[in-house]
Amino acid sequence: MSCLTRISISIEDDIIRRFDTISEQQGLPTRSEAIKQLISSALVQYEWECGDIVAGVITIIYDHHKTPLVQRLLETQHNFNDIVICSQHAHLDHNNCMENIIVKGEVEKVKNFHKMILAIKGMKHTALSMSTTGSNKDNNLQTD
Ligand code: NI
Repeated sequence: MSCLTRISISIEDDIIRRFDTISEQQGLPTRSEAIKQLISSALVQYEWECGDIVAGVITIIYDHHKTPLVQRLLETQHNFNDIVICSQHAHLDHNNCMENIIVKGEVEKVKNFHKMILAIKGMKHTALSMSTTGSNKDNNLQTD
């Protein structure tokens, strides 16, 4: 774990009051923790724009009766097997399946994989959760 650095910032009263209210509603214990979360998110966003290696989860909801969709989903994952670490499948109800695909790899390849998933027709919902290993050479982001 890296050393802590104390910072001081100036910000308008109404903005910090709104920020504190939202942070409290989200269960963040302190203003410092809330600001740390924002900075961490910004660093992850930067890695996804300019970094080398990223990690994330792609969540998909689909009707498993649509067999062309299921076949394309499987083929796409096999085509990117060097970045797909694993996938988790849940049968939500009689029709709907949820799949969480955990990915890690070069940012452009992960983005390309995500585009290929988005291009599959018939998905009910897809979402990308961007994350990081914190190991890119140009940052020291540490999570504990
Ligand atoms: Ni299923």
